[in-house]
Amino acid sequence: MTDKNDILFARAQKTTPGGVNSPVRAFRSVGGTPRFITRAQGPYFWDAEDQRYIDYIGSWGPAIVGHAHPEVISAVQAAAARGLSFGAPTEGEIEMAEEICKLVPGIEQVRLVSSGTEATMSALRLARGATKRDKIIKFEGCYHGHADSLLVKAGSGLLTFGNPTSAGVPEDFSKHTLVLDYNNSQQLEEVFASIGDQIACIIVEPVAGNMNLIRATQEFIDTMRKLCTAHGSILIFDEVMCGFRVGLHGAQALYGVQADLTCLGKVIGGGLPVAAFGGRADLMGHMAPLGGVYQAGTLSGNPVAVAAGMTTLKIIQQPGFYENLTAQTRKLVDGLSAAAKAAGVTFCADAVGGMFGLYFASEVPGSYAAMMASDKDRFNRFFHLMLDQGVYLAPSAFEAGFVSAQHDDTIIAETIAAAEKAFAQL
Ligand code: HOZ
Repeated sequence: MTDKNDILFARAQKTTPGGVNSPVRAFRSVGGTPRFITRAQGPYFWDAEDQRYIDYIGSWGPAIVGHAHPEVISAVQAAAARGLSFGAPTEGEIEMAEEICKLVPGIEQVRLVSSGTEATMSALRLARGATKRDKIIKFEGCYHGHADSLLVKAGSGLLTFGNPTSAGVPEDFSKHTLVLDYNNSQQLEEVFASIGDQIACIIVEPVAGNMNLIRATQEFIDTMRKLCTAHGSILIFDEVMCGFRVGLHGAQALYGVQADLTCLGKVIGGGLPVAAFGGRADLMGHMAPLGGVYQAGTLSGNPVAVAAGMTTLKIIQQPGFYENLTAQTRKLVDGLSAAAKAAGVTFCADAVGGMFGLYFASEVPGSYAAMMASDKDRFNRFFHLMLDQGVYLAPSAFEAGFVSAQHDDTIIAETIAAAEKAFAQL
C-alpha cells in the first residue's frame, strides 16, 4: 500500500469505528477509499497525496464564502487570542442573536447551541413542553440529526407510529413519531383530521438536502402552516442545511411562510460549531431559565465559533452575494444537464440558491420514493469518474451539493469539462 489516503484509512479504522467520525465520509455508498483532507482554500481542498479537488460539499454547507476566507480566519485568530471558551456570556453572542433575529423571518428570540442535532432535539423538546403533547410528525427522507425521536421510519399504516432506524432507539421513543410522505398534503390533512389535537409539532426540511435536494411544493408548506395553526401544533422548519443557502432569509422568505420555530446550523458557524433554534418569543419564553424546558451547553455560543459565524454572516450580506451564488450554481447544473444530454445519459439537476441536486433520473424527484428510484449505480460510477479528474462531489447519491462564492466561471467550466468526459464513459 503506497497511497497515503489508503494508509491513513487503514490506520484510522484501528481506533475509530469505520475509520470516520461521521458515516457518510467512509465512502461506503460509492465504494473506494475516503480522501483524507490536509488543507483547503477557496473552492478547493487537497488530500493526503496533495491531489487538489474542486470541492462541492463545502463541509456539507458551511463553506459558503469559500474555504479559509481571509476575513473569517483573521476573526477566528483574533478571538482565539482573547481566550477559547469562558462558560459565561459574551457580547459576541448578543450580536449573533441580533443578526439572526434580523435576518430570519419568524425568529424573535434565539438560543445558540453547537450542532444541528442539538438544535432540532431542543426545538422538539420545546414544542412538546409548550403544547404539553408528545406526538410529532416528520417526513420520510428528511434528516434532522440523530436524536432518538428523529431516527424513525414509517410504520405500516398512515396512523401507525414509526419504527427506529437505528439500533439503540427504544420503541417507546419512536412510537411518538409519525412519519409521512414528503409533499403529500392529502396525507397530512387526513392525519390532522384524525389526531390533530395530539400533535405537538411538524418538523420539516422546507428544502430537503438529506435525500439529495428536494423542494417542498408551495401547497405542501401552506398546508402545514394552516393545519398547525388550526390545531395548536408547532411548525418547525429545520433550516440547518437550507438556511442562508437558498437565500439570505432562508426558506421562509422563499415560501412566504413563517414557522413557529426554526433550526439553523452550518453557515451560521462559518465552519466552526454553531447552531441555533429560535422563533416566537412566547414559545422561547418556555426555555430555562425563564421556563420549564431545560437545555444547556458548555460550548454553546463559544466565542471563537461565534467570531467565525458572525464574519461569515457579514460577508454573505455584501451586495450581489446571493445573485452571484445563485447564478453560478445554476450555471453548474445547466452545464451538467447539457453535458448529460449530449452524451445521451438520463440525468437531470436542480438548484436553489447555492444548493444543488444531481439525479440519474428522467425528472427531478419530489419525494423520497422518487429519489430512491434513481440510478444509484450510475451515480457511483459518475462520482468516481469525477473524483479521478479532481472534482469532489458528495460521496452518496442521496446528498445535496454546495457551491461557494469562490466557484467562479473557470471552476464551473472545468467541472463541466470533466463531466463531459465522465458522461461519455458511463
Ligand atoms: N450530516 C451530513 C450528511 N447529510 C454529513 C456530515 C458530515 O459527515 O460531516
